[in-house]
Amino acid sequence: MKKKSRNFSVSLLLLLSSSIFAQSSPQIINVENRASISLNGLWKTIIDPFENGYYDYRRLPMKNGYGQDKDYVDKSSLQEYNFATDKTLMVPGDWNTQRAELYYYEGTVWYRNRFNYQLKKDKRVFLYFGAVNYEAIVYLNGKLLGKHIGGFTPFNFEVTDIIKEGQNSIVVKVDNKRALDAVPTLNSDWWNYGGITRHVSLIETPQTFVRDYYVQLKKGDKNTLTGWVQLDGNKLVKTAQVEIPELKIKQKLTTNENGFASFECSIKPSYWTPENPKLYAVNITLDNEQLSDEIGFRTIETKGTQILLNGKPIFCRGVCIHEEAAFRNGRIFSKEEDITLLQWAKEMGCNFVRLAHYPHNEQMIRQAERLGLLVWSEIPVYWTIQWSNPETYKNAEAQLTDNITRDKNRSNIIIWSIANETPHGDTRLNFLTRLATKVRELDPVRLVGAAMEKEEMKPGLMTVNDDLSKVMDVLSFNQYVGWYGSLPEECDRVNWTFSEEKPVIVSEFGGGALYGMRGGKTERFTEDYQEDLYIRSVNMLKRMPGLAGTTPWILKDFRSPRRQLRDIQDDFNRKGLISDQGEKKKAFFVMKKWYEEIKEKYK
Ligand code: GCB
Repeated sequence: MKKKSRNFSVSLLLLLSSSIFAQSSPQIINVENRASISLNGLWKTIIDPFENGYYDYRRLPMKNGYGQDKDYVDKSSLQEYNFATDKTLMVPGDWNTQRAELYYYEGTVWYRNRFNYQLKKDKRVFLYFGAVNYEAIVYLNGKLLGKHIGGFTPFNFEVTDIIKEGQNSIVVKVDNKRALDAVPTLNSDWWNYGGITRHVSLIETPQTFVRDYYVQLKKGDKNTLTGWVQLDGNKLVKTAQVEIPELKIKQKLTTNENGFASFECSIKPSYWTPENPKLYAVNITLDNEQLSDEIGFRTIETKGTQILLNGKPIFCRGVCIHEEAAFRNGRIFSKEEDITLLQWAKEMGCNFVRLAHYPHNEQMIRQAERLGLLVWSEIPVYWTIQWSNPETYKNAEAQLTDNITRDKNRSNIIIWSIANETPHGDTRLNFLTRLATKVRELDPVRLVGAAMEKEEMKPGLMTVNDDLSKVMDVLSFNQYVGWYGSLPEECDRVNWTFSEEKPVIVSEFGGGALYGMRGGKTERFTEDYQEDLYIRSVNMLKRMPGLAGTTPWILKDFRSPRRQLRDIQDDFNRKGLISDQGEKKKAFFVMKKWYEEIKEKYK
């Protein structure tokens, strides 16, 4: 008996080994404006630290795992799981903040949702996930759909032939175990929230449909619109139309045998700027489908040390943000929670946000676009990942590609960032140079950046001495003068010099303070220390050559298991300008005042 099951398991193992695991189908963009059915809500769950629902006692994948979602009805048979009698978790949502026993949990949780569906003639159906952290293995009606890796990007599987009339069952094995070869890797300064953290839906499309499109101004050309559409289906040669009614633009296209067509035409829009975040309705029509989006038009370039938006120099008055909700401290899952953070940034005088350290949810970018906030978008290539591991590279490139695919029509994104504080070395430089090339291939319009690190040339003189800076469009780096390794007064003595003639963005600076804690200016974690550090940092930044933007670390206190000082940190990185409960610290007003001055200067 055991022998038989073992042979079977071996062949199944081969079938399931990662190289031949079914991949998700190409990403469908602009999901919120398509016909879809939400699968959000309470899902049944099983906590499975030993992956009992997946592996047998020889640690080989099983045929009858939890993915089969069997009802426990035959009481004479042995079944050691039952979704029906187990607990629920809310989707979307992280599990850590929903149940006390999951607060620090890293491992597998099985999710199950049974739903009713009515088959529709001539429709294709896709199962879409906004994001699952970190690895998802997905089943529909007991059939394995495939696996997805990466906790912050969307994926979808076609289920047209598997979904049935009446009741259906989705099971997802979600695993957020950290791993050395993963992106991010074992070490990071944020909470490893597990779960189906973004929304889940069924997308219904015609047999042939517009899967993807691009509509943006041509690089450096304010009066030329370029774009393309990509169809998916069995009749790929079709007539499509791209229309911007307000600008009286109507482009009729004929797609080729690959379902692709591109266009270029002249345009005289009112340009998207932080002060006038104008968006236009863009309609893409195919015989029996109309898809709408809202798109803004702007150019973004650099010239020497300047960043030019629509040809005019701007200063990026920014702040860093983690995708963590105000007041309740979990992964954000609603538009309202996105808006709370973005409004705080606006209140501080920002026109720019650095969405650290991974792709945030799509609404975060869309809401920022409506509010007039420029965006630095990032992937979690953070600290020391496995630079020479080809699988790690593939993983990073896939996350980058999915992020750009999803957000390439958002006018407010001006920088794709490919890394944060990575150590110098040849393998790392090759890895990141390849990623930068990939960005430019996918999106020739926007700027490429990375949060690099500072170096001391000699006492009192700092610089960035990183070969990666030659590959980047902006000279962006993190610096904690006055916090790590010194007291705030060091800011008064430090000057900066750069060999590269590129716009400088200080992508992080700051220090920690517990809201309401007061004391001397050299007493760590008091608001007084943090305020003094910000005053001195701003003065130092004013002396920095080529400075074109700053994003202090960070808008709001956020959860991090690295921050263990009891009664002060309590699992929070306290570098927020605002506390986790929404209280503004004194340093917030230092930034607000400085940003008001800069705003006047750049009018
Ligand atoms: C950094 C990292 C950021 C950390 C921050 C800190 O340089 O980029 O992820 O949270 O410093 O607080 O130390």
